Amino acid sequence: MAYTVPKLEDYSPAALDKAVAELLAGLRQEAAAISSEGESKAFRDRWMARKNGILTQVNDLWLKAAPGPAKREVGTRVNNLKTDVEQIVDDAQGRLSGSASQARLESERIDITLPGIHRPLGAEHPVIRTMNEIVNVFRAMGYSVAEGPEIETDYFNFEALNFPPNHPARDTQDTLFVAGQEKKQQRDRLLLRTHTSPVQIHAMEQQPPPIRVVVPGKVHRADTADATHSPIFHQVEGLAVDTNITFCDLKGTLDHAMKALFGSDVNTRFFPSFFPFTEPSADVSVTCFKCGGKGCRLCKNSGWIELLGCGMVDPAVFKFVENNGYKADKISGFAFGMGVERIAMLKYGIDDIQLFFQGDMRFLEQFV
Ligand code: 2U9
Repeated sequence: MAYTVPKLEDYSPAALDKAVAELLAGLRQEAAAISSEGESKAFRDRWMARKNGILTQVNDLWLKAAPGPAKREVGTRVNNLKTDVEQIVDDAQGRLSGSASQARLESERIDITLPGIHRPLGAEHPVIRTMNEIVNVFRAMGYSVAEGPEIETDYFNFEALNFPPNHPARDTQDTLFVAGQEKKQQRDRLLLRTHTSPVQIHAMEQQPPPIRVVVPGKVHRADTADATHSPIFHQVEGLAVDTNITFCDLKGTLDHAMKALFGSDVNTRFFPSFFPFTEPSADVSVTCFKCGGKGCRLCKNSGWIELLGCGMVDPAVFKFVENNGYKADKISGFAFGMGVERIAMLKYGIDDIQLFFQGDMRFLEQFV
């Protein structure tokens, strides 16, 4: 039977003691039976709710109803009762949440002796690593770094670099064009950049001379993939424009860069070449870093390895940016460009460019 608060007829100390003892006995019985959060809340409300909780009923039925002379005695007991009830209700709730957290701990038990999940360390891709190494050599010489979009207009990829419309030099670039551009003027038609050179045009449009900038990035050409060709590859190009820049500055800069990249014992050789954006132009070779120049399979017994192209910026290129201070009679400059994959292949002794793009962990793990 659930406990109910009786009306008191007898206010003698003995009768009050009995009533209090019965109430506490009822309370303890109910407290012991609680087995869930819901029951625990209902139990607290039943005994302690301000509105019609058992303590409130005790107040009304015992204290308020007590005759004057008994009020003091009843008051003391009712006060003590409040403290006791609160204590017992709190204890009951504590016991319940204690066993709930015990159950949760039990369900979350883990075996810390099991082996952990193996997360192997990542590493820079050898192409990106090589690209950063090249860029850092030029940064150390005071060059800033610029990047630009891979989708370009005909104007920035060709025209402003002195490849006039229909010029045969365009054919050497195996360009991938964006479809559906026929309605536009040729100079506005979109294509995938075939070199990072458009970035140098953007840089000169933004910054008057002097300028020293290196440009790393991805380029696209309609090449069939084989051991030395890939339709996507990376370049690092550079440009220096100032008053009195000479071919001598170009040679000194690139000689230093090659020594920084391949070791201070390599020598460089400049060989006449042609590029539409430079005049004069040169191909640069370094002494074979495998055989030291004696001749081996890597350098095809020549003792030299061709690594990059360069030249003095053609005045026709400056014409396109002369409004920003690039007056060909006042300034001069040199430019250079290199293929990152080719340099990485030579540096690490890799004979197939496709290995860079296949994502084979057995290959990539060797660079961790
Ligand atoms: C501007 C003016 C001149 C960039 C240059 C080369 C020479 C060059 C090739 C190397 C191997 C491309 O990846 S590759 O096939 N590049 O030989 N690039 S001079 O000359 C510029 C660029 C921008 C405004």
